Amino acid sequence: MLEIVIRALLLTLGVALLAAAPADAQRIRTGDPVRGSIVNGTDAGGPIAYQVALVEAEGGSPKFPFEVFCAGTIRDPTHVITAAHCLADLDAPDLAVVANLYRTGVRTNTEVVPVAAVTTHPSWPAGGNDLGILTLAGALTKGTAAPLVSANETMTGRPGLISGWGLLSDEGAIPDALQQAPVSVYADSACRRYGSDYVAATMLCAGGTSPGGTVDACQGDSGGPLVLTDTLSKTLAGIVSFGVGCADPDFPGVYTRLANPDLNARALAADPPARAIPNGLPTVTGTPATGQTLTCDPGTWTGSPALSFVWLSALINAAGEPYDVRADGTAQQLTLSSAMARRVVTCDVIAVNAGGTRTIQARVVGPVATAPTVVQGTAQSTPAAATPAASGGTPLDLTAPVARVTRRSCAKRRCTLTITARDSGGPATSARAVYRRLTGCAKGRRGKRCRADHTIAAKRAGTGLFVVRTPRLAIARYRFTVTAKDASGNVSRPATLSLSVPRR
Ligand code: 4AZ
Repeated sequence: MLEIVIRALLLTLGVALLAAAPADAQRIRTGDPVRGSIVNGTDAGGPIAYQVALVEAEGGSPKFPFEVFCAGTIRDPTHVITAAHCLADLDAPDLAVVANLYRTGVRTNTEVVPVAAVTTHPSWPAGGNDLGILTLAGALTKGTAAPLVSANETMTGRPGLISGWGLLSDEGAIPDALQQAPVSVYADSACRRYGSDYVAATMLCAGGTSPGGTVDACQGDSGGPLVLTDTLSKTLAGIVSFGVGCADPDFPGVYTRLANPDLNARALAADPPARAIPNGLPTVTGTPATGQTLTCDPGTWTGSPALSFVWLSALINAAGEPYDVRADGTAQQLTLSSAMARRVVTCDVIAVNAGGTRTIQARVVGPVATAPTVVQGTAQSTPAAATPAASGGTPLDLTAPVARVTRRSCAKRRCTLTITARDSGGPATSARAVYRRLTGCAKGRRGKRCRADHTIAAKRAGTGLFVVRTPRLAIARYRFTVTAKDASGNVSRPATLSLSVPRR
């Protein structure tokens, strides 16, 4: 049941499948001349006219050197096309675009324009649809728009160009100069390893090879352009969306398919509807004690959204980390049963209007005190747990990731598992697999070592994506138990699978 609730939640919350959290991007600056790209591209040599950088702008002005967390493409002087997942936790007042940018440490000749409104596809992240539109607060005078691909155009086999300020290799360095690389649009079958995470109608698969190796977009390139180069002027056909790692030939980059008629029409909308904006953090009101009723106060919003609520609670360990995270209902109020004792509580407010879905979490309250119980005329109270350092302050991420094994393969007796971890709170930051041999071990004590658990830490392969590679295994059947964890220590429920290691 809980799982159903959480799954429903994850869907309705508009959880970014493989969403890149801007804060998640490591900022390593390299002064080296870069051979790499994107991955295996080249230094663009100057700004790319249609490409802008997305930067956070507290109080209207971005930090300098620019910290580019995503990119976008100029549609017209007041609109930029980007990825919805770049905009999951950011509202217009938090954002600016930088046009005519080449080096992130050089602002000469650049143009910074604040954002007036954010629009994300109303279905995103369901079915892909990783499309976001920024309406700018002023008109760009630098840069030029890229025309949009036409609806229903055939894409497979066509040459394109990708570009961005993203990582030079998987978990690698961040360039300071804009990188670019030629790619081809692949047949959908090239992305079959993504399984159901690849939705051919709304996504396209692209990549390439260069003398340096496989060409790909990487973390930080998100939202940026894939333009076609077989057209008179370069036309925007894809938006950098996601991938498993970077430059893995088995997992080409995935882009938003702008030739999809619905995406095409939305990308061209004359006046994109503004997504709702919270005027502050929501709050949980009421006394956090058993028997009391708490209310999720959404605060005020601009954009007249329809609001819904999800209660979340957790226990806090000695280190102040939440565990045993639970969803506790979707009403605006929550009456605290005795089962809620000592748990910290928060609520997510989900605001939906024509401009997309904005989800934001309230400050955490609690731990929930135990109400005095009357025993033979005397009031006895159970002391509440000590207030954890984590409560009462900043919002806590109480949402555990949901881990799934999305791919498995074995070759030469070594197996590779791909783990996808969705998380509507902070993204999963680590994952591991514990495996145990199920067949061919001696019975009794003698076989004990053979049946022992082995733990392997997964290698991070992108936001919410992890890869585990085993050592050489015996030809036998194994059970794997996989878990993912986020930065707040929330651990997913284990996902298990059994796997027979084949002879070859
Ligand atoms: C990301 O995390 C990301 N290899 C973008 C593109 C790719 C992988 C990750 C494609 O923003």
